[in-house]
Amino acid sequence: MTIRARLASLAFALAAAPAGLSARESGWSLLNMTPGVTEMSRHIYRLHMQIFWICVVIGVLVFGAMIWSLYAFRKSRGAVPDVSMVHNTKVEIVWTVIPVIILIVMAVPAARTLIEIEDTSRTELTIKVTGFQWGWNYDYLDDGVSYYSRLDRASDFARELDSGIDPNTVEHYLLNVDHPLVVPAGVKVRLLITGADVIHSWWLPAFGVKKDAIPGFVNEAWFKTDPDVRGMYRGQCAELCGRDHGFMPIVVDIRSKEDFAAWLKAKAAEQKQAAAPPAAAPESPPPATASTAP
Ligand SMILES: [Cu+2]
Repeated sequence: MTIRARLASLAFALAAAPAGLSARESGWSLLNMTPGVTEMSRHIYRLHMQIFWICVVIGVLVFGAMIWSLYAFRKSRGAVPDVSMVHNTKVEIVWTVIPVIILIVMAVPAARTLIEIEDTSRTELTIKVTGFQWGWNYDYLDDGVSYYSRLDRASDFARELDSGIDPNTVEHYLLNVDHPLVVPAGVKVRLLITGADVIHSWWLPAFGVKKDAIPGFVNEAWFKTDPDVRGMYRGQCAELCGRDHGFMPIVVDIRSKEDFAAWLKAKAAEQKQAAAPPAAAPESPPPATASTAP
């Protein structure tokens, strides 16, 4: 396989995979933003399309007028410049007021969406997300569950120089992790996002969520998937964070509420057992909290 073909297939995989696209979707739709699987991501998508079409109309009108006047009023046809347009107060007012109205028309839905994005009230589950060089730690704050999520072994082996492994043979190459973030479908989940070393960014396109993970700060984000959504959705760190920035993907495993509750219970029990003092020394005091180190 030539380098060009390899790059093309990699670019295709990168474009398609984070959005969790099915094989049916292809062609022009791959170039556009995807509607995603949450009400908010569809909201953002609609806003994006509205603004896009406003830009298309403005582009067609402005370039149309320009090209037409360049052609119709060319010098060889004996066109004489009209100097009455220069410093004409009426014209100045018109071409100031019209763009202002267009900007207001665009700013109102954009501001409304931004306010909604920031509304983290009435969430049912809170997960602390900590960006590390190079992986993510997930803490289910109310349940004492905490684990580290990093690039899966298959991708990690294949990415090494002279590994001899064709990345095309690795499923979800560089977009797979060992322990995905497990969340329930149809539940408003709040993320508390921070960084442990440098600035990272937690980006999941299908949720319409992209938030910086900054050391010393806690950023909030939220998502609520459609109740019937199941399966894996993929994203990546979206802030240049050092050598392995391209090797810290994000995978979210969306399950039904019941499956999620069972998983969380099992995980909490497993971690409690792992943190318990050894049976041979019952006298020693139990640790105050479960270890959160990755
Ligand atoms: Cu990062």
